[in-house]
Amino acid sequence: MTIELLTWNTPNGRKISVALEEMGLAYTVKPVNIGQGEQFRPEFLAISPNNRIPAIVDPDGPGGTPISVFESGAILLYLGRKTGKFLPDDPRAQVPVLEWLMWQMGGFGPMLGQVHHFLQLASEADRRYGLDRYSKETRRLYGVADRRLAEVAYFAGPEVTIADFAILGWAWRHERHKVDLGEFANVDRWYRTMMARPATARGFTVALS
Ligand SMILES: N[C@@H](CCC(=O)N[C@@H](CS)C(=O)NCC(=O)O)C(=O)O
Repeated sequence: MTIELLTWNTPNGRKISVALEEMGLAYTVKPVNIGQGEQFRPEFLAISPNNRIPAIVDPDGPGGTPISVFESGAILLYLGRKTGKFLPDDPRAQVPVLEWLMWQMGGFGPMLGQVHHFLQLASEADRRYGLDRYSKETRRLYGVADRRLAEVAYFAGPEVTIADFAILGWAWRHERHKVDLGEFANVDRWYRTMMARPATARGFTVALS
């Protein structure tokens, strides 16, 4: 049965379209225009109480009954468990997936998003402190990623996992947060490898808005 993806064309939204494409799951897109305030509509809040995209509704949830899931990290874990793809069962192999997924959810996203925010401010005085702080943190995080990818092909080891989909959603916006991937050679190699995957490419081109 077809999963409904409630989303918009943003880094967090793209994580899930990439995962759905990579997992070969059937889905339909229901755009939630966050610029027009549609994330505050009661019917969306019933599924996603934090008024943020993405969210999914799976009519074929556990026990064969429907389930909704919000928070992109929770959605990726749900889909990985549902399909048995991109999320190893073995506890030792699963630990790095969880580590790098949580690293993205707690840092490589929230911090980068602050750069996007402060860049929009018209007043130089208003944006200076925040832009400086979050740009430095963003570069630090890219450095962490680069050192990791000097050791392994993908964030959790030799195989692509849901952690890569999560991180890729934000790396996709590197130009917007003013990061030159040429300065992070290992991230650059990983980024190009991921983007060359046909299913990932579909996840970034499917219309979400
Ligand atoms: N931790 C959430 C963050 C989701 C999030 O920030 N979504 C943004 C778009 S990328 C949003 O819906 N913003 C609407 C708003 O701020 O009202 C997740 O990963 O799902």
